[in-house]
Amino acid sequence: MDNVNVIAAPAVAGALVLSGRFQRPLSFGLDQLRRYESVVASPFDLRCYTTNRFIRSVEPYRGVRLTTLITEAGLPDSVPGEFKRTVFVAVGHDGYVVTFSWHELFNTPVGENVMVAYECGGRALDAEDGAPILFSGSDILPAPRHVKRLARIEAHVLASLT
Ligand SMILES: Nc1nc2c(c(=O)[nH]1)N[C@H]1C(S)=C(S)[C@@H](COP(=O)(O)O)O[C@H]1N2
Ligand SMILES: [Mo]
Repeated sequence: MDNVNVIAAPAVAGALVLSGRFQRPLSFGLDQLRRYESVVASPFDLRCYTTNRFIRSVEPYRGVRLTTLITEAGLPDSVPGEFKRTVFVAVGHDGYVVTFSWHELFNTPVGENVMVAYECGGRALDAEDGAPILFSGSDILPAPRHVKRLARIEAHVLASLT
């Protein structure tokens, strides 16, 4: 797609950066995210994994699939098949971190419901509302992988420790 920024300098504030072992590190502002094909989530109850605490009910999100953004940046390809050893680390503006594997995103139904959301219940979200929000709609308890103010997706290619 046009109008994505190949990163040459620190990204602008509020942008989502795809960095690490991508073919083309990219950064996306909220308006750029809105230009991609969108998906709509089902409404859900936000509930904490650690405490099982009910936080609030959330209206349907609209956003772009995480796999769409990853594909735009290009999966690691310096060694044949290494993309299958890639782990994606999502980082919030506050340093909060969650993980996804390549298999989970591209080779299970979970990935079809992982989105970067910029709209909720038909209303646009801005940075004060927590946008962009990473949301994994197939998770049993959604709060941990509901990352407010998503700042970065890092691609790490794992190797065996032995
Ligand atoms: N950026 C960011 N997002 C986050 C977290 C965080 O610490 N930072 N905590 C997660 C967890 S564990 C929970 S329970 C919920 C809490 O949601 P609330 O802050 O709306 O109550 O946010 C999730 N998303
Ligand atoms: Mo939590």
